[in-house]
Amino acid sequence: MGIVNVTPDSFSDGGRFFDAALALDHARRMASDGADLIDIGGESTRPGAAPIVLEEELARVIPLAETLARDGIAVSVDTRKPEVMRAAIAAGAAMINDVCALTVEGALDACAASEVGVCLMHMCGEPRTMQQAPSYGDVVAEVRDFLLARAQACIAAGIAPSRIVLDPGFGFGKTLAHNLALLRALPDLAAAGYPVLAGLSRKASLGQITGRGVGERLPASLAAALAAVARGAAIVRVHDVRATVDALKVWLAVEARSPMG
Ligand code: 7PJ
Repeated sequence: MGIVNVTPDSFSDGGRFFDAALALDHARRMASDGADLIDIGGESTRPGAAPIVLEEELARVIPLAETLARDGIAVSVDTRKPEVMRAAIAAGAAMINDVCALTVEGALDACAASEVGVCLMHMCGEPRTMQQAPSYGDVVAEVRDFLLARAQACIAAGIAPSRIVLDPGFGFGKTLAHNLALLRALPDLAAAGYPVLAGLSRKASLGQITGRGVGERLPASLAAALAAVARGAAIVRVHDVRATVDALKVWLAVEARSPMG
């Protein structure tokens, strides 16, 4: 999954793709580099980010989603808002990627009324404050229990289990130790039977480990993507598609597995 942020304030490529034509080029390049899915986000969920109004988010995301879907590129839309979900689905999105796991009123119904895939992510708190003092008893159990409860809520709302993807939400109200515990325990989450998505690309934890700034985290991001796939992640959400696809091809060849195996 390649990331396109159409926000002026995203932490790693802030503003660079805020121009619609640039965003479109970037998305098409990621698809030709081997991304199976392009994730379009119009609201930054980086730590400390402020919410944006509906009209602004729709204007940032929907025209791009529509154009890519018309090109035959599978699109995921990263949003918490039911209104954006409905518009994304009408525009031809294949997946709704929700950092709030469809907990906002109306979100479950918006997705249930279609055939889109849904990515349910765990977040502790909300983006504005989530990194202030994240704390858990047992982070692995709490994240898994939350995600499985949200999967059940989806199923009860009429979303088929085959449409559900789970994501532990690296960096969303988690310290480095929490993120590492969740990454090590990824096989347990994958054992629940839903595909698991891992988003570690360029994140702060990789900076903590390596001492690198956000623009210098490609090697760290590649190592993290491989570590996640080796532990059962079915989808990795990344900024650097070409490099990640190469790294995964080598890993898969060594493992003697097909790309989708
Ligand atoms: C994630 C996301 C993630 C899913 C962001 C960033 C922050 N969606 N949206 N999983 N992260 N599903 O890209 O660093 O980890 S925004």
